[in-house]
Amino acid sequence: MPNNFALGQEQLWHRRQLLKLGLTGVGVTSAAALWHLLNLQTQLKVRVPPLEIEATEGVTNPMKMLREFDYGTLKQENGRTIREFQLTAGTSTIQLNSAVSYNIWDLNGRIPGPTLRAKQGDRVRVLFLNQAGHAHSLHFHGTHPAEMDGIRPVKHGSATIYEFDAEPYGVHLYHCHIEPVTRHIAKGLYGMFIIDPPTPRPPADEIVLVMAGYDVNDDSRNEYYAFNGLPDHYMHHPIPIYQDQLIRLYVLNIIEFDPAVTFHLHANFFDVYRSGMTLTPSEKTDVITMGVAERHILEFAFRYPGKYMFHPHQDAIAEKGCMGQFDVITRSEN
Ligand SMILES: [Cu+2]
Repeated sequence: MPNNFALGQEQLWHRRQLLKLGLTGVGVTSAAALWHLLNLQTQLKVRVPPLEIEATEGVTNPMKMLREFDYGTLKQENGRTIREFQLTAGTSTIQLNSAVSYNIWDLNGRIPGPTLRAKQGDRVRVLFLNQAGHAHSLHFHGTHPAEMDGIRPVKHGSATIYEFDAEPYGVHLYHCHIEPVTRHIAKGLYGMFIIDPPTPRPPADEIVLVMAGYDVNDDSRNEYYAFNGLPDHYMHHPIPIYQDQLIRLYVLNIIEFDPAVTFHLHANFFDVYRSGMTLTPSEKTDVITMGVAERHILEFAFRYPGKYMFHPHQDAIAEKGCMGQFDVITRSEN
C-alpha cells in the first residue's frame, strides 16, 4: 500500500516547488523553464517496480510486507479524529527452511506484526485481542501516560484498549512486554509503528525491513535470523527497485539475545535519520550500529543497476539468514 500521507501531499509539495520557480499560473513559456518542470516531475514521481507477490497462507509474506502499511480506520468522535487499529495475537507455525518449523505467536496472522502508521497528533486507539494461549500485552514506544504503557498482562481470551496521542514523529515499535520479554519478543510479538511528521517527507519508494532472530532450541541464542520474518528470503528473491529512485528504508532491529547488530548496504552510502526523528540527516555511512529496539530511516538511491546485498556486518548473523539483496533495475526499463 502506498504512503497515503506522502501521496496526499505529493501534489502540494510539487505545487510548492513550482510556486518557488514561478511556474504556476499563466503558463510556461521558456524552454528552460519547461525543461526544469519536466525534470522536476521526473524527480517527484515515485517509481516502484511491479512486484510478484505470491499468495500464501503462511504467517510471513516478505514481498507483501515490504511496502504494506496499516493506516487503521478513521473515526470521528466528539469532534476529534481517532485512528483505530485492531491487533489480535494468535499462535501459528512458521517454516524457517525446508527442514525446520517453529511455533510462534503472531499478530493478525503475521510475523512481524503489521506496520502501523499514523500522523503526529492523531489520536490512536488500539484494540488488542489476545487469543495466543498465554498472557500478553502491547507496549508502544512513544510518549503516553503510564496507564497506556502496555505492561499489564492481558489474559488469553481477553481484550484491552490502548489509546494515546501519536507523538513524537519517528520510527517506533510495539511489542509484548510480559516476562520473559526476550521470549515473548523472540517468538513474534513485535511490529513497527511509524509516526509521520506534520510536514510529510518528500516522496520516495518506502520500504520496511525488520531484523529479528529465532531461538528454536531455547538456549538463549539465535539459530536463525531474518528480514521481515523469513531467513534468506530476499537473497533468493531480491527486492526490485529503480535506478536513481530515492529509497526510504524504515529499519528496525528487534533481534533478542545479541546486544547489537549493524546494517550494511553494499556499493552505496545512506543518509541516516536517527530514530526517524529528524527531517535532515545526521550522518552518511554504509554501516550503522543498532542496539535492540533501535530503528532508523535510511535514504539512498543507486547510481548503477545490478544486484546489491544488505546485511548486518556481524557476518555470522548474516550467514544465518539475515541477508538480502536489492535488484536495481536500469532507468531505461522504468
Ligand atoms: Cu507476550
